[in-house]
Amino acid sequence: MTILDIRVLGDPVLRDETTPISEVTDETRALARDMFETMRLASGIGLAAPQVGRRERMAVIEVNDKAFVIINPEIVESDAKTAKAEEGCLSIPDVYGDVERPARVRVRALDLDGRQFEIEATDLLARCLQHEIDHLHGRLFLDHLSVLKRRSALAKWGKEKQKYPGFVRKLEADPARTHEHPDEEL
Ligand code: K1U
Ligand code: ZN
Repeated sequence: MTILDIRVLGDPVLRDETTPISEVTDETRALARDMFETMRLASGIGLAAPQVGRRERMAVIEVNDKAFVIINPEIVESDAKTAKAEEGCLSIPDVYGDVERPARVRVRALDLDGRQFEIEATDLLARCLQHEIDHLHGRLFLDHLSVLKRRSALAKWGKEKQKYPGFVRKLEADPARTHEHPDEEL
């Protein structure tokens, strides 16, 4: 498995539309495994393909110990926007903002066997699904903020972004999980 670099705000890939996956293959499954590994190392609860520089329409999610992949997801039902909560983003580290979103959504997607499934979600899972589906259409949580709040979030990012030359966030591999190449064998 590979830890992938995370692209941060400023990399155009985060603003691009993704391409639907026409066939779920071993390559799709390998990408999903790498994305899970990367998401967990970054202590996230979701990660979308554009965040690792890919244009496939897929994301991984792990909320309340339930991990799953959404391929070509669509929101097929949602409530009115009634839930406000703070969000962050692995692609905009250390910047946060309150985002109002529907409290309940029903999402239709394909799984890693290419089978269609539907999930009805509330609370954090509903928020995470919407945040990840936004990424798949080039949208970021900042786009949901008021003009003033967005301006202040961008001012904070103006300072933070210096830490990410080339708009790349490199994660430190967790030594406890690096079994293939232990130090003493290098
Ligand atoms: O896509 C991403 O950038 C991952 C992001 C997704 C997210 C979902 C819902 C609310 C905010 C952000 C994160 O995983 S942010 C970090 C996180 O682990 C977290 C966020 C909210 C509550 C608990 C944890
Ligand atoms: Zn995000």
